[in-house]
Amino acid sequence: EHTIYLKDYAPSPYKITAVDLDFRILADTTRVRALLTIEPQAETAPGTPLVLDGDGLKLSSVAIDGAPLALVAYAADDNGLTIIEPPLRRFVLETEVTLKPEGNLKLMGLYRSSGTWCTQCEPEGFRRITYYLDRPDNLATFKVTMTAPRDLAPVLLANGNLVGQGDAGDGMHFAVWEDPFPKPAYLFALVAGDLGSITDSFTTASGRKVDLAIYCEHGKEDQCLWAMDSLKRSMAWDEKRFGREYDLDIFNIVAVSDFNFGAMENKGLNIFNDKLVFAQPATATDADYENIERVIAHEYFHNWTGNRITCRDWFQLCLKEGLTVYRDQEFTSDERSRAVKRISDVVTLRSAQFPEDGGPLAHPARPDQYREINNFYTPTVYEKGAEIVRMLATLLGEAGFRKGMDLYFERHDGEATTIEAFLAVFAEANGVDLEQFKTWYLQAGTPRLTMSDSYDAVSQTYTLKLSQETLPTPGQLTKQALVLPIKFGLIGPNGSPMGWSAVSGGEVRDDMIVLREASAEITFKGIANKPVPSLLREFSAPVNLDTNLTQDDRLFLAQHDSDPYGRWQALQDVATALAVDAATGKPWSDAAVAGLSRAMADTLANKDLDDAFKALALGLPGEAVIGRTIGKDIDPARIHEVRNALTKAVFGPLGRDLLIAYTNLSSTLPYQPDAASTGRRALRNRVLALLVGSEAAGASALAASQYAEATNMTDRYAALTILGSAWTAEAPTVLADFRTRFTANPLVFDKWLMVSALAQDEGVLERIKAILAAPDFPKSNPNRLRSLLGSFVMSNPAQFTRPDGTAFRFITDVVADIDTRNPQVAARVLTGFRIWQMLEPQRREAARSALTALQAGGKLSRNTADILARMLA
Ligand code: DPP
Ligand code: ZN
Repeated sequence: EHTIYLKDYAPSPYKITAVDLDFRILADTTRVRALLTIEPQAETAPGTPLVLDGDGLKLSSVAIDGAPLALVAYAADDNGLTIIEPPLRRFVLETEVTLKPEGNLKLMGLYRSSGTWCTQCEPEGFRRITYYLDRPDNLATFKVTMTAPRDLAPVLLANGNLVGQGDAGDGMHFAVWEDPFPKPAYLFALVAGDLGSITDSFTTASGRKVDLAIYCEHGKEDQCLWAMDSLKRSMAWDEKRFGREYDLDIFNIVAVSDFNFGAMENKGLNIFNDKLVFAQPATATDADYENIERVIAHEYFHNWTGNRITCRDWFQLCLKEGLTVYRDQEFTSDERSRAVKRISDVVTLRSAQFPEDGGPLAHPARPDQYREINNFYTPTVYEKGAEIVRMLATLLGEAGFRKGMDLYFERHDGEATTIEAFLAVFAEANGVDLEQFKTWYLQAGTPRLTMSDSYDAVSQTYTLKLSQETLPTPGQLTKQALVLPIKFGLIGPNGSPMGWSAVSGGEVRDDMIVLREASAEITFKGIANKPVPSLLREFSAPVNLDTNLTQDDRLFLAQHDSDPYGRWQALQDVATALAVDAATGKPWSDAAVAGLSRAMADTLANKDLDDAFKALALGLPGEAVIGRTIGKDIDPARIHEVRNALTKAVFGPLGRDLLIAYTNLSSTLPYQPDAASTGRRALRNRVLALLVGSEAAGASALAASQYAEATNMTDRYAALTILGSAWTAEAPTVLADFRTRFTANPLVFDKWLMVSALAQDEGVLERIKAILAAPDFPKSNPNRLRSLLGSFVMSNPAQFTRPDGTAFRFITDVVADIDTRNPQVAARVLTGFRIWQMLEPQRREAARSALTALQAGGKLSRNTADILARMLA
């Protein structure tokens, strides 16, 4: 397969400066006429061919400046159109192609979702609409004329401003849209359909009124109100926090039901997976509300970080994604609880990105090669990308970071740029050198940070020995030392912070150690008693931390750390150590179990902690975290048993406290999605899960009655998940009820699919097979497939990795089938195998044999073949 390398980047010899598109949309075909204004670059030699990208287009005519081209003057095939000897001056290329959106199941380019015509062009979908320089460094202005049957498509939308509309005869009508901001083709969008909408407006800081609208299937308008509210808050926040105003007079969002991604930031016309728009208390959970708020914000923030300033090439994807995730994380932190958001993001990073970074699919946040760019919309590019920006902000401080961002917007507005340019503005604005910092973008793998400490009472000195190491990853055998910002504090025996009179041996700024070397020994003077160190406060660097702290030290931190993340992490560390011992055949220490149990009871009773924090603190580390801590030869079924046993041992003794808390946390108030009410429900549902998990008497009946009596989806779905994943006696009835109660709602059907896939009993695989084999299962819809299969491979490790390999083979068979329709979804499901080399030998062999058989079967898409090849390399 053809590999594309960053080092081969070269500007195109031609540029397209203006695009005039004419879409004639009919029920079964769409005709696209494109007028592209093209210029050679100053240095382009005469006779240099113009090579335009195309993917599966049916060409009917091609002309230059109005004159049809002779057959010998161009060559068209399935991958594009070459004009052999274009004029060496500005000219207009005119092409006409015919598309069949109905049969476009890849959902890239122009396709139909429940009757609505819509587009997805990032990263390389525009070439499925017309021949083009489909690369992000070609910026052009777009004018779009759309003509469509009025009955099928009363709504006609594209990027920018509506500049004309009217009747076109024969039941057809038209609309003309113009986007004044030059943009790359991946931000192009068009929607035509019979849609309802809600409208609102936002007045920017400088007093411009922006018309806002969210379009959706008729009858679902009232489910868009939360998304609209989130949009307005996002617009206000970006002005306040980053000084960024919206720039067009219109901002439209459209919700569609078939969508490969979560959402897409097309200029002025965001297109969303409907699950990230629709919310009402009866059908959406608190997590859904928060996700909608986050993704609405994310796509909106792209208007500056992504659209106004875009990427030079796709290797720079994290330039817009890492930065925009950082921005949406900050938004959520400001709107809700910063500490809770940080902990949740750490959980996500560890469960999604760390396994990628430690397995066969590891790649740098800025990769230097790819075969299929769609496979790089990964947790590494997004979540690790955001961590890198966060470290930059930590190192530079809030004001220094803002200075850099201001300079970035000032200097690069209207450009397609690089990570180097991004780092350069921060270096310049702050007078610092970021050369070593850049390694974070270039180097794959999660560093291991090791700390051991010692105290000398005679000289009253305290020493921290720190060292970092990053293991080899595919294609990167040697690793450099990284810049690690390590926020920290020393805590004295009475639980209060300790200062020092002098420090030597490393770079220490107030509450932060900056480790730049492979190792350092930092000595603090004037320390009257042995402190307990709290390291990596706020998880200030995305590393695995190993320390010589005892379980007692960790329990001490869980009680006294002033950093909420630190307290949460300390509890996680105690529990992880216990689980790892038990899973690797060492009996756990009863004293430590009792200590953890008491710490959990204290946390639950603590009046100074908020509910959302408690809900997180009372959660034991996930099976994947325990597995990764063990690191090799893991047996996920054993880990599953151990984690259940630990839940019983720790929370069994707290049954009474939990039951009282459960009752006290009940509320009869109507549902509100705000942070406080969300926290309350989260804690109550955590408590319920612990009661069921520790097999407290009557607990599953309590969950069943919560299910039956719930007045909102959060409580109903929590009870369903608790019963369904434990597969208690009540589970089949409750799942059947859920299925019939919400038959008409596909997004709730997804929840049923997820719970069905998470069941921990042996029967789960057969049930999944039956669900998928049902004749009416929507096998082309990404949300349905991901809910059932994505949840199974990512979140049910014990059953997915059955030692007999039946689940592995089931998944590879299904991937081969999905791949014939939607390669992106197929490749994504296949990434569930990324942990296979960490498994114990029997499971590992079973996984290898399933993967090898899939490869031997041949005929895979480039997406799936690429994942498979890397997985087996
Ligand atoms: N660019 C999109 C996003 O992350 C992904 N298609 O927002
Ligand atoms: Zn994004």
